[in-house]
Parts: sequence; structure tokens; C-alpha cells
Amino acid sequence: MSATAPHPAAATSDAAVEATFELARELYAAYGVDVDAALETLRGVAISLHCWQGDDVGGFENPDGELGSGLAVTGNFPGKARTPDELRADIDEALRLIPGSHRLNLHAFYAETGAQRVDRNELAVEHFARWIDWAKDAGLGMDFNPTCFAHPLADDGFTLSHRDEKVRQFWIEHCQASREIGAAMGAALGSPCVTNVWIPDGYKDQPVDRLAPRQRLADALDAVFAKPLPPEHNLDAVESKLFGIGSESYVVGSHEFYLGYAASRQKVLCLDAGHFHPTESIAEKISAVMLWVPELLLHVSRGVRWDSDHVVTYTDDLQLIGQEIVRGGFLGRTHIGLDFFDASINRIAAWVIGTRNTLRSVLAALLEPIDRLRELENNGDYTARLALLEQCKALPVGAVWDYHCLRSETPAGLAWLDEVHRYERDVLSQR
Ligand code: RNT
Ligand code: ZN
Repeated sequence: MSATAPHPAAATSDAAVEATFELARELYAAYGVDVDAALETLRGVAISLHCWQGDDVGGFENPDGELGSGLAVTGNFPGKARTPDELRADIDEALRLIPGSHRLNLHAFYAETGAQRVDRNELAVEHFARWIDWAKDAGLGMDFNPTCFAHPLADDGFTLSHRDEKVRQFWIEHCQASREIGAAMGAALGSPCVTNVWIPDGYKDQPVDRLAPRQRLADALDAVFAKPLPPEHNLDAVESKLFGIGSESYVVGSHEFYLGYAASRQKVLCLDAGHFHPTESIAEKISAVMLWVPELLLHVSRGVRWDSDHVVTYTDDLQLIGQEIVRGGFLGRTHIGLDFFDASINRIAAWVIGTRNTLRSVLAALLEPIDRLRELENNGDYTARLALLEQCKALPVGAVWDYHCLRSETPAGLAWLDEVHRYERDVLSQR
């Protein structure tokens, strides 16, 4: 368990944060950057927190269920949420430590069906009534996902592209039900729900027919999306993957497959940072795909050697994601979600660290002297472009961030960690 040693950042006074901010604002102004405008924009950026960080992608259907489908969570930090109420309390705690108004991203197998067993194709909005009421009270938007894994009909590695029509139909019905649930959530909360379809389908070893499963998947998706739903309530997204554990040789829903599908059907394309070759960056793809798809969903994650779903840290990769969204003017067309699961550290701290980092990367991008940088590039002065980009790394983003936290009534600096320790002591360790 963690220690509770005092740390200096927690002691920073509000006055010191404000004074440092004033100096930072002046410094940015010298570079032509309007810090207040950046903060105003940042206040409107919502991050979709993934419920599954709180219970190691367990869901509430079957407490002893196997995760499978290429997903793996490692670690056994004490105190994971065992019930929907515990999970909601943990998310509430994380949200208290994150500045801004955000969203909850829920998976279908977090349904609350009481004593009744309801199979996935029969799920309906009433099974999520408590989640929706809670979100309404907390002022959160919600996003949703059909759960096409951790189920006997997903055990052989195929769902929407299964060669058995009956299995395929089951998953089509589950995804159709999920869209209806998403639309009902969107209507209830007055904010469109992004319903994201990810399926694990693929082969461990080399197939001889790569085509037929993809044809079946395209047809199945068309069936899933056949019923028009109002975009102010529900937006459909599709998520690709390069490989998974047990689908190392072939994944039906590859990037090329879904890029073509999303472009031709005008669906939201989901890019997960862990779903590409390790040297590929999803940031680099944003400006390319945005020419062809209406909107983007990001699963901000961190792969370490593979799609390991590590907690998002403040890497170059993350910073480039923030920069590409902001530089392209894509904030209004991008849904920023998180997707990581680490059970080896305090799960609430994992949410707080990953979400705060993601927001801070957007802030850093909003604080770029972008007009000056563009001018240098357009003048062919790549020397000065490089010099200024490097100088930007030395500008005091942290001072602006701390001020933003203070103004948003959330702890600045590392002070949030004290509160996580308190919660660990008073709540998690009692579980
Ligand atoms: C799996 C995908 C997917 C899941 C969640 C739980 O590789 O990234 O988004 O992580 O649906
Ligand atoms: Zn993902």
C-alpha cells in the first residue's frame, strides 16, 4: 500500500499559484499567445472517462467471468470496485480531482439487471437507469459500448464476423440494442452519446481466407446501423485494431477496413493509440482521416511494446495528439476518450493521472504560438520553426495548468494525491 509522506507541491499556496500564473501569462503574451482564450477553450473540452479502469474490465454480469478476447489486465492493487455503487463512488472521487466537466464511457456489461439474468441482445435502457440518473445528477454526458467479449458466444474468437449466422445475429442484436441504449442516454442527458463498436474477431494463425470475414463484418455492421437514429442523441463509432493476444496473425476489423467503412458510411472513426505498430502514432493520422470521416473518437492509451493499455503519461506521443487536434481546428469534431487499465496501482490515481495528462496536453497545444509557427513554415524558415518549437517546451504550461485547477476548484500540483490516499485509507481498504 502507498505511503502518505508529505510532498512539497501539496503545500503550494493559492497565492503562489496565482502569482506564478501572472508571470506565465506575461511570458506567453510576449510570444503572442492569449492565455485567457486558451483557458476558455480548455474549459469546454470534455474527456470521456472509461468506467472499466475502475474494476479491471470486470463488468457486473459474472463476477468470476474470464475477460478473454485478447484483453488482459495485470496487477492486484487492493480495493477494486465490486458493485455499481462502488464504481460510481470511485468515479465521483476521480472527477473531484480533475478540472472541468466530463463524460462517462460505459460498457454494456455494466448493466444493472437486478436478480434477473438478461442476455446481451436483450439489454435495454432500463438496465442503465441508475447510471443515467447518476450521470444526470453529476452533470456528466455518457458514451456507450456494446460488449462483444467476455461471453460464451465470443469464446471462439469471432462475433459480428462469425461464420455461424446464429452467432452473428446474436451480436448484431446486441449492437442494435446498444445503439438504442446510447440514443436513450443521449436524449436523457441532452448530449449525444458516442456508441463505439469494437470486436475482437481474428485468428491466432494465418488464415487462408482473409476476405470472407471482412465481407461478413461489413454486412453485419450495415445491419447494426440500418435504423437511423437522431445524431443529437447517438453517434456511431467503429474501432480498429492491429492484433490482439490470440489474434496475432489476422484481425478482421483492421484500420484499413474501418477507415473504408467509416468513410463510406460517414461514421465516427475511433483511433486507439495502442492499436497500431509501435512506431506508428495516431496523432500523425488525425489530419489525414479528418478529410474523409465526419468525426473522430480517440481512445487515448499508451502501448508499451504491445497494446498493453498503460496509464496515459505525458509523452511526446500524447503531446502530438493534443497538438494535431488543436492545430487542425478539430476540437469540435473530436471525441476524446480514454482506454487504459492498470490494476497494479491505485485505480483512482490511474484515472486522475491519465485524464489530467490528456487535458494538460490539450492545454499545451492551445498555448502554442501557432500563428508565428505557421508563418515560419510558410516562409520556408525551418530553422526558426525548429528553434521556436523547442523553445515552446520550456514555456511554463505547468503554471497555467495549476491556475486552471485552482479556478476549477480542483487540487493544483500534486495535492490531489493526498485526497487519493485519504480515500484509499477510508474507503478502498475497507472493501
Ligand atoms: C480493445 C479496445 C477496446 C477495449 C474496451 C474495453 O483492444 O481497445 O476499446 O479496450 O472496449
Ligand atoms: Zn480502445
